[in-house]
Amino acid sequence: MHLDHSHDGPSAVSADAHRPDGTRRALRVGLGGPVGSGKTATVAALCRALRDRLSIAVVTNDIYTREDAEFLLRNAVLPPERIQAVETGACPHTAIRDDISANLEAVEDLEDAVGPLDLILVESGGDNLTATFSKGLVDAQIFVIDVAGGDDIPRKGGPGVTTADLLVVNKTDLAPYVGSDLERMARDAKEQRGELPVVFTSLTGQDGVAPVADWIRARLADWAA
Ligand SMILES: Nc1nc2c(ncn2[C@@H]2O[C@H](COP(=O)(O)OP(=O)(O)OP(=O)(O)O)[C@@H](O)[C@H]2O)c(=O)[nH]1
Ligand SMILES: [Mg+2]
Repeated sequence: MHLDHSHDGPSAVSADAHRPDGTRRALRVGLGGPVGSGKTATVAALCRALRDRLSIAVVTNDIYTREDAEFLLRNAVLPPERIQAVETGACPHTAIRDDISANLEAVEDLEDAVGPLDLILVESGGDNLTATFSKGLVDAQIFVIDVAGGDDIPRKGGPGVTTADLLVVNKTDLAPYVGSDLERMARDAKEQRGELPVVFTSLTGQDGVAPVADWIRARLADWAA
């Protein structure tokens, strides 16, 4: 397990918002968070919500398998050529923070193959509360936790909870069953994050991903400007 957060990887590619041919490259948004919190479900719902208006591609990171990519393919959230899987081996956050080369290659391949793209979503392998993306790989990051993981997760902090550009607290539909106090989670998250935004989602309902989709639209407007 790497605890050193000092490596931020090469930033040459993402520091430049343009591709070699002068066109603007896609906004890259990373989704990280603990195992099973709903990252793939969020990616799938975002694709459905945004794909009619935006050109989107997805990179998934799994430890030993291509399961997340296969879920997205089975559910036909995007055409298959817009989904790429990276197998990360034992340590998922290494591939998004310390050695981002396989992920950078995947995003660049996607832009070459199906671009121009507006948005590339990069899902990290499920990890722990310390997982964050290199700024050399993504322009913004979303950290997805869920109410079933315990309502003390926002209080525990960690770089994902405290520094992600957007904190998503997912599976609010399960709160009554697991005894999670959503107001407490909101209060603790505010304390850890100050002005950084927090949204609560339930992906079982119609349009449950709307707060995340709205946030991405706002980031895209900033990116285009
Ligand atoms: N009840 C409920 N279940 C959800 C919600 N979002 C996701 N799930 C379920 O939670 C399980 C895990 O969701 P995934 O999207 O695979 O989670 P993940 O974070 O991608 O998991 P890893 O990639 O393995 O870390 C699946 O069975 C989803 O259907 C939600 O809002 N409510
Ligand atoms: Mg997943």
